[in-house]
Order: sequence, then C-alpha cells, then structure tokens
Amino acid sequence: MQKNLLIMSEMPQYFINLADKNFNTHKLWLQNDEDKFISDIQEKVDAIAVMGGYKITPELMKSMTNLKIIACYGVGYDAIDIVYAKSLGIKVTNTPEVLNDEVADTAIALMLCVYRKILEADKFARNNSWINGEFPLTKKFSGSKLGIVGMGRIGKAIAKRAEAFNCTISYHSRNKKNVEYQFYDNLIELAKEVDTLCVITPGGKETEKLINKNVFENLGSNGVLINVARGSVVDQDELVYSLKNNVILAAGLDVYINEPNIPKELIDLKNTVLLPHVASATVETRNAMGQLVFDNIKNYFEGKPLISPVV
Ligand code: NAP
Ligand code: 8YV
Repeated sequence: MQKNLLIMSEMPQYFINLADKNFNTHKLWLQNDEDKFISDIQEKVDAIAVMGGYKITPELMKSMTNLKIIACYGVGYDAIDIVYAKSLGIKVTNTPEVLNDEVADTAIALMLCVYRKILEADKFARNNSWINGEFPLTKKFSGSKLGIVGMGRIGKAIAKRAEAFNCTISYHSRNKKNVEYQFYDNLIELAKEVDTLCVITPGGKETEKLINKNVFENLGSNGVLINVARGSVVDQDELVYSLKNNVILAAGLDVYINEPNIPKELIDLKNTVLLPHVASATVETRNAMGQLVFDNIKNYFEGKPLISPVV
C-alpha cells in the first residue's frame, strides 16, 4: 500500500510529479480549511515534505501519530523542532550541497549590486536619465576585503568565487577550518578588518542576533552587510538604524525576520538591495532539492540509509 505523504506548501512541479507517482499525496496548500484537513488525515500521515521556512511544531508532530519522517526542502532546518522530533523517533532530512552554487552565486550578485549600484543604474538607463548626465561613480568590489561568517559548505563556495575577484578573504565560524583564509575566532575583530561581512550560518537560537549593534559599529561607515543566511541571525532593528544613520554603508539581503514581510523601513532605504529569499531559486537547483527530498523519503520506506539525515 502506498505511504501517505503530506506536502505542507506548494513545491516545484518536478517534486510534486515524483511524489504523486510514488505516494498517496495530501496537499495542504490546496485546502480551504487547513486545520480540518490536518485533523482528518493526522493519524495516517507517514511522511511530511516541507519548505524550509514552514514551522513544524511539537504539537503538529505529536498529533501525527504515525509520522516517521520529515523531509525539509532546504538545507536550513531551523523551523523544525529537531529535539522534539528526535524524542519521538521521527527522522528529519535536509538538502545540503545541491544548492551551494546557487546560494554562493546569489551572495556574489548581491555584493556586486550593492557595490556597483546595478539596480539603480538599470533604473537610470530605463528612465532615460542618462540624457541629463552620467550615472554617479560607484565603489570597486574587486580586490576588497571580504569576511565570511560561517565557513561551511556555502561559505566555502562564496570564498571560491570571491577569489576570482581578488578579494582578501577571512572568516569567522565556531571552529577553524582547513582552508587558506585567515580565521578570526572573534567576530568583532573580523568586522573591524573587512569591507564586506557576508553571513551564511544556520538560523535558530544559537545564532540569533549574532550580527548586532557592536558588529555594525565595528564594520563601520564604509562597511557592507550581505545576509543570505536567515533573518534571525541579524538584529533587524539595529540594521535599519545602522543603515539610516551611516553606521554602515549598505546592505544586500535575501532573508528577513517574519518572511514574507519585509519592513517598510528597509524597502524605503536607498542603501539596500532586497531579494525575496531566492538564493537557491533556479529550476535546476530547486529540482535537485526536490529530488533529494523525494530520495530521502523513498529510501526511508525501502529500508535504505537516508542520504542527508539531520536526526
Ligand atoms: P554548514 O555547512 O553547516 O555551514 C554552517 C557554518 O556556520 C559552519 O561554518 C558553522 O561553523 C557556522 N556556524 C554555525 N553556528 C555558528 C555560530 N554560532 N557562530 C559562528 N558560526 C557558526 O551549512 P551550509 O550548507 O553552508 O548552509 C548554511 C545556512 O545557509 C543554512 O543553514 C541556511 O540557514 C542558509 N541558507 C540560506 C539560503 C537562502 O535561500 N538564502 C539557502 C541555503 C542555505 P562550524 O562548522 O565551525 O560549526
Ligand atoms: C529555500 C533555504 O529557499 O535551503 C535553505 O535553507 O533557505 C532555501 O534554499 C528554503 O528552504 C525554502 O524551502
């Protein structure tokens, strides 16, 4: 008999097709009354597939008495209560590696957009403002000093790209890595040293507001913040203050607290480049993530080892 797979929110058609062929699928986002839908199926759900940002609470896990595996469509699993899942013996998987290129490309794109004011220049060209004079000069990115906060899989992919821009690369993470770049065990010292701070750590309690007032003050009025990690890693109110008051120069952001809401203050600022959490969002990469979600669930029910287990 086919296993019951609950899909929490809309995911790429590639994944939905695989899931429909192999499981008895239940699509939460298509229901008018989601609570009633969940209570109708909660005792038969064997597996959940879920977008990275969707909260999987202890209450939900507890109510699904037959649940065996939660497959997260994302490498960051901070929205899933891992400790609770483990206590119930529920397996959790994520999608590492397959999105490294995409997220690293996006981080570099944000840096170039901030330094070279690419979006403003595009508007300037479209508005025909060029007729009235040249676009103002911008700031050189090549050869600048880049500090990466989180030298993990994606951090390393960002560093590799930044090498091609002749950036001087240094980093902060919990542990020193086997890489050529300079390690700072003190984040403030790193902030003092660099032109750009690029954040790519996991979210969750441990990194909450890691990038705070003290970091902004030490990054300084020529400093640029890039955040492709999680909104929670940056003190968002302090970021708005720092951008408004020239504590730092500018920011390029893909992630926010309370997505999909972006604070109006960030939108109104001229010294921000804002993306709607799209760092991994290409057809190729999202399909690869979908395949990994599917393969993990399939392996579980075939009694094979999970490909990318979290717990
Ligand atoms: P990873 O390989 O686990 O790397 C995470 C890095 O963060 C490691 O270097 C780790 O240091 C460091 N770190 C963890 N806690 C820290 C702390 N408290 N202080 C300083 N450094 C800390 O993960 P990844 O695959 O590169 O992904 C990183 C994160 O990027 C994900 O968890 C997700 O939140 C985010 N992400 C965002 C998008 C997007 O669409 N914007 C896409 C993909 C991923 P140690 O190794 O020394 O412990
Ligand atoms: C996804 C991400 O967009 O992998 C992650 O951690 O943030 C992104 O790749 C997100 O998980 C939505 O599923």
